[in-house]
Order: sequence, then structure tokens, then C-alpha cells
Amino acid sequence: MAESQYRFSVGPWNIGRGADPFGPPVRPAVSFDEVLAVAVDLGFDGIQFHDDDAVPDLENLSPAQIVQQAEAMKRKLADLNMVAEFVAPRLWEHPSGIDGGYTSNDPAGRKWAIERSKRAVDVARAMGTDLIVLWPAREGTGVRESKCPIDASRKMIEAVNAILAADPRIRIAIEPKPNEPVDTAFIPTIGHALALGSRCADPARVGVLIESAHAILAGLDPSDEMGFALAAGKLWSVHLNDQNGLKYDQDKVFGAANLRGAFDQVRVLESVDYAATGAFVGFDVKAQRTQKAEQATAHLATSQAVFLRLVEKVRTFPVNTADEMIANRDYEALERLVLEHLLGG
Ligand code: 3MF
Ligand code: MG
Repeated sequence: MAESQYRFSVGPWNIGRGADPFGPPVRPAVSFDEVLAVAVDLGFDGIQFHDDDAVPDLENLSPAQIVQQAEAMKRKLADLNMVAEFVAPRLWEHPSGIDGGYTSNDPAGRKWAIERSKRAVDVARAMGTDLIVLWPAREGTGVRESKCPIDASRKMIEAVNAILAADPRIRIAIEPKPNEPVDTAFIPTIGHALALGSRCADPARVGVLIESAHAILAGLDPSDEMGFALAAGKLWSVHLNDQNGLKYDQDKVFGAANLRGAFDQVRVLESVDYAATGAFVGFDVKAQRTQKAEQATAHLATSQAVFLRLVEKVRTFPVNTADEMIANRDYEALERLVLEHLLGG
């Protein structure tokens, strides 16, 4: 049974201002230094970055200035014994990415998306991480007939190849999501992401990041998605959280909607000693809009606490008893064993 220590990471976007699509912010802005202080406080080791979290205003800086600022960020992290887990090109907020990035119908938009992604590679290299995360946020359609899915698949591969070519050491973890902000995404599931990776110039350098809620939004079981990626040696990061069925993207506390589902995710990670691979456990969770500013990091502490409690639950699970039940095909007994164990019996 695995006994390795997990490394945790968080992104600045996980400590937010409480805005939702129906109202303005309800809490003051949180500076990056405050995010760092919270991460240190929680005992996290890694920070997840969008390219412009690491280097604000990077669109208006020269490549040399970008590298300089990223190096300064690396020093800032090192002073706190922290590292950058990954850098993700934020293509979905810029006017040039209005119709998507790599699959935009506008050739200038596609060119911009690839150039911006290369800058993200520069940022990653300067911050000492070899991992680029691609969440293909607007690579999809709102009007199905507006883009050709065959063409889109080719364009995605071209973009991934361009990023791989930018640095021979860089690895790409694709973070699929089936919808939001688009109606239908071109890379909705782990199967799509892995298939795309296998068709790229260097498949060994393309893997996945699995977010629990994204799998649930695709109608899939996150632990099975993780198992599928783990079997291929491709699970390079996770965004643990929860989602109560098919509705808006909730980014709930890990285990908040389905504790057993959370147990199953921890179980599959433990079964391969994921912690020993050095990959991070990230939480992509949001504070409730109703939280007061001084209490707006509880969602992170709770997600980590639930995760660690579930690690204990997995490590104390009566495996031999379960194996006997499985051998005897008594899955009803197994059902009860799991439920009693989770209930503390
Ligand atoms: C959206 C997400 C994103 C990504 C992040 C890094 C804002 O549903 O999950 O969080 O995780 O952009 O790729
Ligand atoms: Mg995410």
C-alpha cells in the first residue's frame, strides 16, 4: 500500500472575488502575494499559473522582458520553498481569441494563439517547469455549423506540434472539458485528448490533466477517466473538485457533492502510488459567493482535509475482505463494505 506524501498546488483563480454571471464582485481583489501567503499557510508546494498570472500584461512586453519577469517570479517562489507546477496560455480572455484560439476561423487569430502559446513556453522554462497545460476553452462551437470538426482536429494537432517544437523538453497536459464557455468542445474527454496526443509529432510529450467536474459534465466517472489515463502513463496532473450533476460549472469543494466518488478518485491515485511520481494534486475549487473575504479560503483547506481523510480511508480499507467478496461475486456485500467503511463503521 502506498505511503507516499502528496504535493498540493493551487491557482490564483481559486481565490476569487465572488463574482458570478449575475452579479459583480462581492469581495475585494486578492493580490498574488496574498495568494502565495495562503498557499504557504496551507502547506501547498506548487502554484499553477496562467501565463499572465506569472507575467501580467505580457501581451505588451518583449520576449526578453517576459523571460525577465518570469525569472523574478521563480525567485519569489523559491524564497518560499515553492515551485511553479505548470503554465497555461490564457487564450480565452483576449480579443484575438474571441472565436477560439487554435481553431478560430480567423487565420490571424490562429497565428496569435500559437505565438501566445510559445510565450507561455518561455514563461514555463524561465520558471523552471516543463509542463504546459492546455485547457482548450473556446476550441469548439456555439453554432455547430460555424466550424468543421475535421478541420478543427487538424488545427489542434498543428498547434500542439508548434508548442512541442518550441522547446524539446516541454510536455503538454491537455485539460479537456465538454462545454462552457462553448456549447460543444472539440476535446471533450480524456479519450479525445489522448487520441489527439497520440497523433502529434511527439506523443511521449503529450498527456492529460483531469478535472473531476469536467468528467462529470461529460457524464463520465472521474475515477474511471483517471484510470484510463493512468493505464497509459498519461496522468500528469489533476484538478480535484466536485460537481452536482449537469448544470453550470460549479468547482465545488472536493467530495462536497459525491463523497464516494471522491473516495474512488483517491483510491485510483493511491493504487498506482501517484504521489511517488512527483505529480501534483491540484484543487480547482471556488469559494461560495456568500463567503466573507476573511473566510474565502476555507474551500481550499476543506478540499485538502477531505483529500487527506480519504487517503486514510483508502489506506485502511479492508482489501482482503473486499477481495474475498469479489472472488465470491458478492458485490452486494462489497457495496455494504464500502458504505460502512465510508460511514466510519
Ligand atoms: C475551467 C478550468 C480552468 C483551468 C485553468 C488551467 C480556470 O473550467 O478548469 O480554470 O483549470 O485555466 O488550465
Ligand atoms: Mg481546471
